[in-house]
Amino acid sequence: VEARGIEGVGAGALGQTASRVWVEVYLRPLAWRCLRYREAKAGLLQSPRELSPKWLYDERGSRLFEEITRQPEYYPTRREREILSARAGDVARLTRARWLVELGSGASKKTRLLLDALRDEGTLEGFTPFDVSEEMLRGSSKRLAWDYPSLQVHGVVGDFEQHLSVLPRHGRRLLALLGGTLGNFKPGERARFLGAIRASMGPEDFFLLGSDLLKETSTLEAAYNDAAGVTAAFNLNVLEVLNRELGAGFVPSQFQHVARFDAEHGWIEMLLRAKRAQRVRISSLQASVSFAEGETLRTEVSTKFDRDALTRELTQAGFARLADWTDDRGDFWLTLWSTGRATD
Ligand code: SAH
Ligand code: AVI
Repeated sequence: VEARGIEGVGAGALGQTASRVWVEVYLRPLAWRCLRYREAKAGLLQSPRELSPKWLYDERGSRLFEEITRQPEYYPTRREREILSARAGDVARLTRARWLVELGSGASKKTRLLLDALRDEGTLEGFTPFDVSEEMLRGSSKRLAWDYPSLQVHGVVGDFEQHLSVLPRHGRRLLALLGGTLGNFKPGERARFLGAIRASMGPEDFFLLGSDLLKETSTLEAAYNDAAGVTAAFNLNVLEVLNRELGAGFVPSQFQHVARFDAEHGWIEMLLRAKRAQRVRISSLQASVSFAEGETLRTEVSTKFDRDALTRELTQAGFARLADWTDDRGDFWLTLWSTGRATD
């Protein structure tokens, strides 16, 4: 693991923020790169072809996701912000957390509502953003330390599936997984992920989960096919990541963005569909991948939940629900969980 402060921060007030920001990076070692290569190789060569959604979040992909959240069709961010604006105070009162840990933190914008509420409650000491996207995490850590003058920021650059166990333990914590990110896991992976979150928690910790709910197909499909084409650019950017990181020869203009609701699984699936038959060389995998015309590569699923079914999943993973809130339209669901073990 590489651990260092935020570099490039000058003297004066910014120098003072530097002493409160610490970022640990778990994604540099060779073992991580090998694992990522193996995963990509298996996914690209299997049928149907599929990649882990983490390939979407290089620096450009992370910025494009932020742009998606501002599109009129993409409702989840606005609905979750609406709930947090009304309910962050309740979360702070119920948890009295000293440390907020955000899993898949991205730009950590809505997070500020939680930080404000915990600060007003008088319990907040620090924040841990945890994300696979290093550039985004470093930028948001710096901004938060600047805007919250007494906040300790201890960031962790890591992978949900590998590095939950290294999350710092600083007193009573609130772990937050916002934005509907749980929906990007398929059922088996989701159960493992929830189990790992639960296992990483002490008896005094809490878990705050933001989940997107099932609704009309037209609303769901519009959210992943915005008119400005930002989601399409986000999806196609994966090919640039593969070209750069794996020495692949994808030509993005030869693929089309597809996002459609799969009612059987209750998820939106995001695909790249080959416009014509083609063979793509992937140098670092010493392999070539052939696509027939119309053949797809799945880049993400985004599950839309039924409240009762999701409650059963969380209960099976060992969580006990303390509170839940929805927005005015009932589109999005924020739930607060404990480990079910007695605290004080
Ligand atoms: N929580 C934010 C961002 C959601 S986007 C919001 O609500 O707006 C999903 C985030 O999860 C991205 O920042 C992405 O980089 C991160 N992510 C995706 N896969 C990950 C993985 N396997 N491990 C860690 N972070 C991951
Ligand atoms: C991060 N995640 C919850 C987003 C979603 O809606 O599943 C990612 C995304 N993909 C396309 N648009 C947004």
